[in-house]
Amino acid sequence: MSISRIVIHRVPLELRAPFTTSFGTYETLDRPFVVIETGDGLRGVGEIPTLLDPAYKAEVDTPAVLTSLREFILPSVARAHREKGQIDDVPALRESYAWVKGAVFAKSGVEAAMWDIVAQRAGEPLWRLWGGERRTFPVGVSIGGKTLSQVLDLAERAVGLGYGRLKVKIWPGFDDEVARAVRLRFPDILLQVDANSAYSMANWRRLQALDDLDLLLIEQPLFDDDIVLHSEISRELRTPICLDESIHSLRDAQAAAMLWERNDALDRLIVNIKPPRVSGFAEAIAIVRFCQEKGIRTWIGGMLDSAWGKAMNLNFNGVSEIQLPGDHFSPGGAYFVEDVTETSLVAEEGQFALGDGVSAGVAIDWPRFERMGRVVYQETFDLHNRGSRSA
Ligand code: OSB
Ligand code: MG
Repeated sequence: MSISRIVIHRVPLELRAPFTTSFGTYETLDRPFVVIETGDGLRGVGEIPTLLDPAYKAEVDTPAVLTSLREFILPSVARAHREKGQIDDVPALRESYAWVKGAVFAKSGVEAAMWDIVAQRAGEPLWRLWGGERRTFPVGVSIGGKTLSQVLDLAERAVGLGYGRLKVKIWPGFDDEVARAVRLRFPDILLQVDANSAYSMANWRRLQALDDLDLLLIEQPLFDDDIVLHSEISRELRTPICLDESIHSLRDAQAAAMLWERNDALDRLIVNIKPPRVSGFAEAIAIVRFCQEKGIRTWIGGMLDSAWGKAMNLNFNGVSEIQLPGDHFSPGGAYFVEDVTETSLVAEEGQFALGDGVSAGVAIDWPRFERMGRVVYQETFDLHNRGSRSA
């Protein structure tokens, strides 16, 4: 398969409600979308769910991602394409930029666009390409409220819409009271909390107060780049620890497994799989398989993705190795004032059902997509397979 062009669109997205985490509040987002165009007229799309800044973790901000794509990743794809005459599958694509250290978010967008093309060519839904066997599964919501009353309000709305699993954002001083209030209001709900690395070795013991709330997990309480100290404190927490920020690869998941195994605590290790945070779906598949073999539970996290990114993640959630409900929906209805797909995603009674639609199962609304965003870069691949760069 020949690639004729790779285009980066930059699309502003406006949240319907502000989303607050321990590291800040977001009202708008500014998203790169990678579009791969092929010689035979297909277009594959990959969203890169960046945030405006690197407060969640390194290299997930829009400027860093655009730099990695423009300077290193897309030129590498063009070079490999020129040398081989084509890049026709995900392994060849990944190999072309494997030399680039880090840049997991940037890489994931190119890979997602390629998966879209592979699925269109096969005429299959992504979940089938990925070996998915579960057509219907429960989904959850992530609540990013700034005050206790906002959190309770959003929880009320989410439960009213039928969701059976809630995740609440916490930080020091906004933890025990909030989690306890939600647990009291919804005694039977699946409840988990996410600290986004807001605690240190000096104050993590505050979290022991949450051990009697029957929480499913506490997500990334310590530093964004840490696995070791998390394994250390897991010995003194009854609630499982879930790693998010610090898992970028199968190797990271294996390292975590080794550490928890030494504590005889594998049943208290959970891994949040965000496909973009592990450089794409190929690595995500390897991680969920490994975790399944080890008895480590996994679930699919989100980054306030557009309906396109969410649809891809939902397809991935069809893989049977994934046990727990993911962050796929907003507690109050749609995430964004305007989104990029023709139809919106719906979960009836907190369950999502995968259909037989090709690729992600939803279609990009191209006129709207092009109106909402703008092209910021393109890498052209000429017919003689000589790559060239242009702004
Ligand atoms: O840590 O899971 C996180 C959003 C932005 C950055 C980090 C996180 C989140 C979420 C949102 O919790 C999950 C979603 O997309 O619904
Ligand atoms: Mg998280």
